[in-house]
Amino acid sequence: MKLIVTVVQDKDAPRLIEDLVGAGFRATKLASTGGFLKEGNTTLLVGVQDDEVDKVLDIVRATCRSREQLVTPLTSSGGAVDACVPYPVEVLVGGATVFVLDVERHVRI
Ligand code: 2BA
Repeated sequence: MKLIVTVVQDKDAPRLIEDLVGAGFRATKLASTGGFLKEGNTTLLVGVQDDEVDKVLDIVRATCRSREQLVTPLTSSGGAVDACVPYPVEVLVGGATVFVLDVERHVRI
């Protein structure tokens, strides 16, 4: 068995959950925050049989998309003002960051 941990953008989460559950998978949604942007995102836990991993990845690929986001870097304190003016920069936030982990034991009580 595998545990698929998927970090996605909040905008894509409702449809992804709907499509996963619609395809017969079980999913747990966690509210999470990206370490870099410090903005909310969604982490899904999906426990599946080994041969179902690719099907889940196909659903994630079909549902989640990359988006460009403007980020304003924090200024450093103490430097010359003109060297520290924070210009927004664009980062490409991925459609999904996926980790596939081996599950040692799965018990439903
Ligand atoms: P954040 O950490 O908020 O990162 C959002 C986006 O900012 C990233 O998109 C990437 O394009 C950019 N970024 C992140 N760290 C950066 C850095 N040190 N320098 C420059 N740009 C940086 P994604 O790579 O698609 O990641 C989307 C979200 O997935 C992340 O949100 C984080 O919550 C999660 N994530 C990504 N990689 C991860 C990892 N190795 N471990 C745990 N969570 C991860």
